Amino acid sequence: MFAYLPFHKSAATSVLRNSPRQQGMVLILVLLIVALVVGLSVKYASQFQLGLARAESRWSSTQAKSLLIAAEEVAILLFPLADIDSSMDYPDEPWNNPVPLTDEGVEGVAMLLDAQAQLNLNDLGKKIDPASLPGAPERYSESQRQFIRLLQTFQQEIPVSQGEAESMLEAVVDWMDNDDEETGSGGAESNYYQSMPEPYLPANTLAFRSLDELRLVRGFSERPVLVELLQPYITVLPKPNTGLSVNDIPPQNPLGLPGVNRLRLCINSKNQLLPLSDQQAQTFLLSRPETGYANENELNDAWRKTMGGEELDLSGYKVKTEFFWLESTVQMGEQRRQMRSLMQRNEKSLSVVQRRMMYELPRVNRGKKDNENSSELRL
Ligand SMILES: [Ca+2]
Ligand SMILES: [Ca+2]
Repeated sequence: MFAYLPFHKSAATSVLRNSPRQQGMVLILVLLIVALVVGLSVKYASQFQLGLARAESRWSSTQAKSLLIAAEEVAILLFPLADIDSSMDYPDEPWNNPVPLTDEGVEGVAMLLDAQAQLNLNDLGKKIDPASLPGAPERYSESQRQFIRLLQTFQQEIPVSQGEAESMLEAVVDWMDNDDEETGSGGAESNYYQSMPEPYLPANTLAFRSLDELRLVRGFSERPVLVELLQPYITVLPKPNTGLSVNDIPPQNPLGLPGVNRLRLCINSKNQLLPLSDQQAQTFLLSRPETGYANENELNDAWRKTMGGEELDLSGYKVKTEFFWLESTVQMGEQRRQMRSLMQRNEKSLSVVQRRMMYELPRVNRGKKDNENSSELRL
């Protein structure tokens, strides 16, 4: 480009001696060339900057990911020390504390959370006896009863009756089972889903793979707001019958909602399909030992004393958890990376069974800070 400039310059010099009209045209030509050169240099400079930014971003992204994966290693190394009592878990054990992460300008934090302090959708798949009638508590497993109770705890937001909740549970069972026979009057199989305006098939895989699947199930597809409300209280773990980790369910609701944690309202006698009232749940909470129940029998003893001799079905409750979420966040300048790893306990150690980079971690803060800041409950 620059090699042509002398030609234009000499041509311009010769025509400058000519008419003012020619001089004007030469001036426009020179201005056009200058504009073109400036434009190109800006383009090359911006391409160079973009290349640099991309390289820097790739580097920081790699560094951030390395730090997030290192957080898993730290959790695996520290867990045996932080698990004060390996026969039970409770929120005051040191594993339930945030751990800072630092590496050459990258800052972050990682925290283990009890994954069974939420209701596992894969606990809900027990087949329902076709001869049994709705309304009978013995028709369901304890986990299914907990879910039926949970669905009724949103009366202020989306009222769901006990009968509707049982129907919704039937649809969940059909979504999971691998036959094509509908359960009860609320069940739904391929006939139902194929008649939808945009037809699809039930999963029939015996296991939910994500919480989002619930949005497709009969009873839930019509209530998207309810599915949103359920999110902080439910989870999907890779095996059934994990049970609710009673000690680690915080007293307060996630996200600052008023009242007792809705999951605590789902702990009820085995002959009950209704949730507890806030008052009943508070009374039971006051009876718990400071470090939580040491075993399931101690939990049942406390229940009997508080609830006039009624029994819990212990198949749906645990005092020692098998699964933890490790939620890690790292920040480098404006950039943030987040990862959620599912860790499984084997004897005294942890191993990683799932790992996912997240745009945003679930909006559930079950940390101590939430508990300390709440002024709603007198516990
Ligand atoms: Ca423990
Ligand atoms: Ca079925």
